[in-house]
This record gives sequence, structure tokens and C-alpha cells, in this order.
Amino acid sequence: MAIERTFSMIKPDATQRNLTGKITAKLEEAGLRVVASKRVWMSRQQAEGFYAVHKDRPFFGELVETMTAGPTVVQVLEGEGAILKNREVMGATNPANADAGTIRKEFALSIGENSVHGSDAPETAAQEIAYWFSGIELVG
Ligand code: DAT
Ligand code: MG
Repeated sequence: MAIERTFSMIKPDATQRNLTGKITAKLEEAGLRVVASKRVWMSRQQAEGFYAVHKDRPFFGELVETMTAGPTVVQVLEGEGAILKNREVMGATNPANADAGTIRKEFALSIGENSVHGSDAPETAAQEIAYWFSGIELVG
């Protein structure tokens, strides 16, 4: 499998509980390398734009509220098959369904406050990286 880059975000429920280091360690232990990272307290407009794909879902209002409730850490991760690998380390969207050892199993509070975001495909990874980072911020 090829070296890929994916977009990751540590959500407000996790930054507020001071879990940035523990979550990043799990990503690194899985073989993912942090090639860009910054702290962002996103505006409502930024959150609505980032999650535009979900704008017609019933949970959209709650999603925007939780994503703007505190700071996030946005990251670009690099590694072999990074997109799928990150999704595996994250675990299922609903922590009740997440496998043992995954970030969401260990740290998520609920389906809405589920601690991390990760891109789900090469196209969304490219879009999401470009949404938060310029090329010169990616340092492999
Ligand atoms: P994922 O974050 O695993 O890619 P998703 O893309 O389906 O999941 O949804 C994006 C986020 O929206 C998810 O991380 C949390 C929130 N969400 C999804 N389904 C929800 C639901 N049924 N109730 C509340 N929030 C939900
Ligand atoms: Mg998703």
C-alpha cells in the first residue's frame, strides 16, 4: 500500500479533557506521522463549511454546536495506508460499537462527543487537508 496523507482532528470534548497527547500517542503508535498540527477554535461558519456534507442530517445543529464548543487540534497524518489506518485507530462513530483499544472506545463520551475526526477516502482527505492547511504547513 502506498504512503498516504489523511486529515485528523482532535475534537473539543477531548481537548477540554486534556487528551491531546494521549490521542496523538495512539496515532503515532499505529505508525502514523504528524506532518502538520495546529490548534483551532473554529467559528460556526468554519464548522458548517467543514461538515457541509452533513447539512441535511438531523444532528447537524448539534454537530456544529459541539465542534465550536472549544478548541480543536487539526492535524495531517502520513503513513502506509494512512486513511484506513487512521479510521481503524479511531474506531466506530458510536463509541458503544467501537473495538477495544481504539481511541473512541477509550476516550469518546457519546456518538456526538466522539473525540476525533478522520477522513474517510482519498478525495475527502485531500479536500479536508486543503480546508485547514496550506502546502507550506505540511512538513514531512
Ligand atoms: P465519522 O466521524 O465516524 O466519520 P460521520 O461522518 O457519519 O462519522 O458523522 C460525522 C460526525 O457527526 C460524527 O463523528 C458525530 C456526528 N454524528 C454522526 N451521527 C450522529 C448521530 N446519530 N447523532 C449525533 N451526532 C452524530
Ligand atoms: Mg465522517
